[in-house]
Amino acid sequence: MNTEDVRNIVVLTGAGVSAESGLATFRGPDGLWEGHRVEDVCTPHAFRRDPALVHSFYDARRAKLGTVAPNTAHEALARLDAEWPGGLLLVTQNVDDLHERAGSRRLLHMHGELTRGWCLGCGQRFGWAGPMGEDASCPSCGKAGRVRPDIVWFGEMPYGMEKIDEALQRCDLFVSIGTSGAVYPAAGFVQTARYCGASTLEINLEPSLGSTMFNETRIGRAGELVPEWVDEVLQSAHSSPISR
Ligand code: BV8
Repeated sequence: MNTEDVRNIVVLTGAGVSAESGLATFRGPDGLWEGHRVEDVCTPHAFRRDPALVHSFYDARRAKLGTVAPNTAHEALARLDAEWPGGLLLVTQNVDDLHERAGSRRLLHMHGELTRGWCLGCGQRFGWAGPMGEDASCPSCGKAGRVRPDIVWFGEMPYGMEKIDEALQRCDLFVSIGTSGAVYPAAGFVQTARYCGASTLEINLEPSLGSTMFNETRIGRAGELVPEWVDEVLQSAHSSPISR
């Protein structure tokens, strides 16, 4: 793929970019997600039906964050963030904090973050470390039992959609990394990018559901292929310093 005249890049990541850090992906071979069916832990209905189960699911994943570290894919994307002279938006479907811990700044968590809470009493959102549980008190209004994980569940509107759409319309290169292409609207971003004239690249362990939409697909581990790709695209920026 010729990246000589690329100015604006959008990168989309999914669970596959964090797999080599030891975090489970969603659609693993057993079809369970940390031992749960997605519909039992990842919808507002599931939360109303069994808040204790949903809290325990997210409390366990939040606790695991302290035991894992960014891998070479996260570090390469942070290097791109620091050195790419043009426009860049890293949109992640992941709710872990590995991209920011690696140093990425131009970052948007479209499905929310494990390290944040949301009070259904006063509407405030805030940082959250440690277990939440059903009786957590809101740091803003003090109400107990109204705090939920600040996570976008199925049927809920993802965050930042306007900003994402603007970036997709402006980008010359769209790169999807470590996602199965099973969840919308993220799975539809490649179509928007193509329609707006961008080149499209997929980096994944196996062809995703949307593979045929990409100009190029590179099959392999993100930890190996992402640093290679970042080297390539930064090399092109240095060898053809068009004003980006
Ligand atoms: C919404 C919460 C609209 C966070 C998640 C058409 C258009 C719009 C919506 C829909 C539509 N059709 C259906 C819908 C509804 C629904 C949907 O998409 N359903 C699917 C099942 C068909 N979408 C929604 O509900 C979304 N909301 O559209 O709102 C709206 C409009 C008006 C009013 C109200 C609402 C909300 C979707 C978000 C749901 N939340 N999670 C959390 O708990 O973590 S989804 C969940 O799946 C995660 O966020 C995850 O990120 C996401 C996608 O999964 P992946 O990241 O791709 O992970 P997966 O395991 O599937 O794949 C990993 C890949 O990595 C694999 O391909 C594997 O091969 C690869 N891999 C593994 N290891 C490596 C690797 N690759 C490289 N290297 C490795 N080492």
